[in-house]
Amino acid sequence: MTTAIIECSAFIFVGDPHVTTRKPGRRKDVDFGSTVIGKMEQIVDIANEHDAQIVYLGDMFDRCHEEDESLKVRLMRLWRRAKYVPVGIDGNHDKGSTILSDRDSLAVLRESERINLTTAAGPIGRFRIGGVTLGLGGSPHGQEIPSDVAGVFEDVDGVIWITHEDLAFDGAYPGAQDLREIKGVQLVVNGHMHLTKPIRQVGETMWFNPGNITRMAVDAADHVPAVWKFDPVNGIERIELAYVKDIFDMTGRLVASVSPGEMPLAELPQTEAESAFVELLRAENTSEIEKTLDGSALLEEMIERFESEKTPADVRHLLLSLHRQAMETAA
Ligand SMILES: [Mn+2]
Repeated sequence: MTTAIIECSAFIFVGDPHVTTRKPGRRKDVDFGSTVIGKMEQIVDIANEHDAQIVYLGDMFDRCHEEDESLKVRLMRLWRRAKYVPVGIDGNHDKGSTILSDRDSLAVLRESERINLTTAAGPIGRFRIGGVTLGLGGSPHGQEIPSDVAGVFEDVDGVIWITHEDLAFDGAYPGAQDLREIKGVQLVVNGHMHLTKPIRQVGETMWFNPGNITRMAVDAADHVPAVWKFDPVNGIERIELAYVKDIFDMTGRLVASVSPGEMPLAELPQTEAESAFVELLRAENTSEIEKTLDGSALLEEMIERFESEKTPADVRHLLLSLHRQAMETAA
């Protein structure tokens, strides 16, 4: 690509903001939308302070259609203060189909030109940082991660690629892509997986999953919301955001993780049939299952009961799809 080179001092990578007014289950925020926007404001300040380019790793929004216009206005307003127009890719939560469309809220932000969004896999821009010229490219969620970037950038000393996928940082598991060498790419930075993963080096490619800035599920209770600065001289450095440590209401029973990439439902053990269905519906009506706006407490309870009652896989899938439908209707 031949577009102008942006001269700055660093990149600031930002994992999955999940902007929404709808508070994730068990969080205690009074105004969740303002919590997330507050983090976004901090990030602009941090980036400006370091003369850095902000790079969003996808899932700007929690839902592809965010009804609260004020959140969009506040994002556009705060990006006006950014020294460099932020760049990024879209994630699975940002779009109602495989490619970002005009029906999706993120398209509103893209058209504002306060953010430079890449919605098809390819180059994002060239940056002059620390005496070297770096190409930055990306693959939005669901699009191919290249195996070679020869010819994608002209006159660069190195290439960084951003992605938004389930990747096998913890070893292979169903649905996760293997980490592999990408010829010509020295660093991949991945969104989507909300917990920080150890860096992996595969051939010339270093894979990094920073984790997100907004703890969405109880398994992220100990995750430290942070952005990650990178420049070729100092490497990768964590910059912690100000946040409320004790944000989850841990009342009642807790079950295993629900962050993306942490517990694929397909891996739940399959056992013989049992009538968990009727019992679950009864429990929902009569028990102490906490009512959360996004149904996540019920989902936790469902998954726990699937385990303890050895619910067969087909029943689990039916119940999970009913739950999803109910939440979409309620949204
Ligand atoms: Mn996400």
